[in-house]
Amino acid sequence: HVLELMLRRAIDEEALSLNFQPQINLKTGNILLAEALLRWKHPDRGNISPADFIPIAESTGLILPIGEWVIRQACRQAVRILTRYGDCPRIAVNVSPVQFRRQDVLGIVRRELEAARLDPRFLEVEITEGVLLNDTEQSIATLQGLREIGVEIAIDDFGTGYSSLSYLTRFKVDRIKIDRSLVVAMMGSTHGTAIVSAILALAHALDVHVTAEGVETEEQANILKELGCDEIQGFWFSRPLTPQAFEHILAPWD
Ligand code: G
Ligand code: G
Ligand code: MN
Ligand code: NA
Repeated sequence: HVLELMLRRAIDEEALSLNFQPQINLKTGNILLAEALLRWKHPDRGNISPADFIPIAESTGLILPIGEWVIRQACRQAVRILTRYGDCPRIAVNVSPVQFRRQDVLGIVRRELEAARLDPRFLEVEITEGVLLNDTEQSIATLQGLREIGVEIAIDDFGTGYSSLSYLTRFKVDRIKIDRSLVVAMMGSTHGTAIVSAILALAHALDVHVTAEGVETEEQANILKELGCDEIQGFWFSRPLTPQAFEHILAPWD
């Protein structure tokens, strides 16, 4: 596959980078977290979306070195910000189900935290429900281990999969990220609003925080605030930012 060969070169040539998209607390307006999002700038073809290359990375196994790299860079970025400002929003990294199946994710996270000398509370791991549906015992042990060292766990794309929720009885997560399709549905119908309200009620009853994703308008932000959503992420507040731009918006004199 031509994209696989291109991706191998991208790794060798260090053409990958991370962007950071803030998640702001709706009560305080503070940036509490930021999601690390992978970017690939090809010299001729321009930016290639992770939606296009992650599936190929997963099927070829390239996701394993890429995933390790993402965790390392996220830790380094947090340390840079901590060194400069004394505090840092928690950095959330996406970890693919393939990494959970084929890699010692707990071992890698511990190693990178130690190498960077980063306190685990500055890291969050985003997983999709697929991780909890496959290889459940091993995955839950890994997630439990991450929580024990102080890394938080978020369920990404919530509301798009089976959302069986039964795993929540066996295992505590820290955060649910409501998929942007539900934020769109919330604007279109009272049913959509009811679903978002129900997710918020359930999550809060279980002491789970909620980020709504794909918030593009002030109106969406206001409705989510009224419904009691904790944090929002989306183009309305900020697009994913380069490391430099991200550091800039965190500057205390801004
Ligand atoms: O940033 P963007 O909307 O283009 O991301 C598209 C998809 O790629 C999303 O599903 C997102 O979760 C995924 N993605 C982005 N960065 C990473 C990453 O570092 N690792 C993994 N596994 N997926 C990522
Ligand atoms: O699957 P995951 O939630 O990790 O994907 C996050 C993706 O959503 C990223 O690719 C990011 O670029 C994209 N994204 C972030 N904010 C918005 C938004 O407000 N609207 C849309 N359409 N996409 C967004
Ligand atoms: Mn995500
Ligand atoms: Na999502």
